[in-house]
Formats: sequence, structure tokens, C-alpha cells
Amino acid sequence: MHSVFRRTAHAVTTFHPFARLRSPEERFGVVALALMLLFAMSQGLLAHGFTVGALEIGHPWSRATPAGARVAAGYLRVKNTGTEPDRLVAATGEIAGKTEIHEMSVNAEGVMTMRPVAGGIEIPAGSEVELKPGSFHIMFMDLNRSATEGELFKGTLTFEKAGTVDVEFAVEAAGGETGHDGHGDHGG
Ligand SMILES: [Cu+2]
Repeated sequence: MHSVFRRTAHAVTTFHPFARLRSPEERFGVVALALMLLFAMSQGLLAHGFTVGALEIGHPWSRATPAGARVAAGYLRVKNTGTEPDRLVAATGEIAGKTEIHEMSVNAEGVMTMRPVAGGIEIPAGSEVELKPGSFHIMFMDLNRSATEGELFKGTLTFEKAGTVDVEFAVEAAGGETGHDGHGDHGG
């Protein structure tokens, strides 16, 4: 997200169209348009969030999947601005036939494993929980299609108290810094 923003800012500041413009008004117009575009783009990226009740859901995302992949992971942040705890108990994604909420941990042998989280993920009052690589994540299983970098796919999140909210997962570049993406072993 930040790298996209930086590239955008760079492109705008290194583009010099002024020589071809005659009046100060024209120049002002170009600058104003560039700033508006920059603002709109940054807002678009930053505003990728959803609200349900007292919960603010920030930047749901997933990774582009290689052809034939059977699973993908979803990540996001949930901030609970309320005074009562809540729990993320279920999720769906349009690319998946089946979805679970998983936790990744290191077992006694030092091997990374993952398993469904019984009872969902608690979102304590007044705090923020992040689903991220190597930790809690949404597991999209039985994929019915691939996820392509740059697209948004629809999904839902269900919270015990706040209920169900429609969200969109932004598909980012494939990558494997945690080794998470290689876990074809729980595709069912
Ligand atoms: Cu998993």
C-alpha cells in the first residue's frame, strides 16, 4: 500500500508539463488536478475499511494464488471501539467453497502448524486485533477460482455480537515470507 503511494507521489512530482502551458491559470489547473488525483488515490487506499457496530475492519487482504492452489489466506485488522468484547466467529469469501478461521503456531517439534480456532477470535473492548501472516488468519478452502493481484473479491465476516458485515479482500502480490502459502496439507 505504501509503496504504491510512494510511486504515485514520485510520478506526480517528476512530471513537468509546465513548459507547454501558457497561463498561470493553466498551470494552477494542472497542479490542482494532480493534487486531487493524489488525494483521491490515497483516500481510496486508506479508506479500504468497513464498519459494523462498534467494530472497524481495516484493509482485508489476501494474496494472489498460483494456478491450481486449493487454499488461500485472508488477513485484516479489527478494532473494537466499544465497551464490550466481541468475537470473529465466521467468514466467507467468494473464491472459496469453505472457509475457516485458523491460528498458526509452532508446535513442540518446532514445526509451524495451523488449526481452526475454537470459538473464533476474541476482539477485546477498546483494542485492535490483527489477522496476519504467521498468526490468526481466515483460511479460504476449496477454491473455485484463483485470486488475481489487484482485484477485490467479496466476502463476509460474522461477529458474535455485531453480526455479519460484507467486506472486500484486496488481492496483493503472491509472496511467501512466512511459508504460509505453501500449506496444501489442509485443503481437505
Ligand atoms: Cu490456515
